[in-house]
Amino acid sequence: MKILTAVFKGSSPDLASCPVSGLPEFALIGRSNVGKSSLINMLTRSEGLAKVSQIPGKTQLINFFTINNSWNLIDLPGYGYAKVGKKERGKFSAFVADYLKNRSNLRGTFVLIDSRLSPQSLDLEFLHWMVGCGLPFILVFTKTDALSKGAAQKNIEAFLTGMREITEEEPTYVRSSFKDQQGRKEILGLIGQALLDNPA
Ligand SMILES: Nc1nc2c(ncn2[C@@H]2O[C@H](COP(=O)(O)OP(=O)(O)OP(=O)(O)O)[C@@H](O)[C@H]2O)c(=O)[nH]1
Ligand SMILES: [Mg+2]
Repeated sequence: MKILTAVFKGSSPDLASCPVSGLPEFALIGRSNVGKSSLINMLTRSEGLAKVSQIPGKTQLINFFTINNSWNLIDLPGYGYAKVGKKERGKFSAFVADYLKNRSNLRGTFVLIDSRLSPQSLDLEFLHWMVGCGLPFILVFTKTDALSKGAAQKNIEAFLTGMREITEEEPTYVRSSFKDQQGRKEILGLIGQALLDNPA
């Protein structure tokens, strides 16, 4: 799929304030700092469209980007951001959970996993919740440029082994790196296919 236009449409603090949109939506979620905002910039080839930061917790709102005037890409706040208080952390995940469960035009969710790390219980717990809610997802293993191919593969396989405790279905997954545009074609292909399978 060719990206002709990518426009930031605004941010919402919760599902109730999300703009009503007839466009199909695809969301990115994952731990703080995993590379969600960077992936949006990589997919759209527009540096600076989504705000990137080395400090976890940069994205705090539900951010809307409209692509080719025909579908939305959503940058969600990361989970597991340790610096916010416990109460705040709870509230934060509640509005993301509400969005994922109840956004009627949401067609797909990409769950980003840091390929540099061994399986993290926070990620597996989040995916356990997704499976429990019956929400479909695609895994994206990010930052593959930051380690050897073999080391990334080892972490990916260990993660997939962890996933087998959660679901019998083998998840679809993609490797990504914003440094060499890895995963761009596959992710846009998956979105393109989802749009074809189930047009708006
Ligand atoms: N080496 C490498 N670094 C990456 C990659 N993607 C993101 N990063 C770096 O990881 C850090 C976090 O990236 P963000 O895109 O802001 O992460 P995020 O998931 O949006 O983070 P929050 O908004 O805090 O939840 C930044 O320093 C990025 O430059 C990648 O593919 N490779
Ligand atoms: Mg972000």
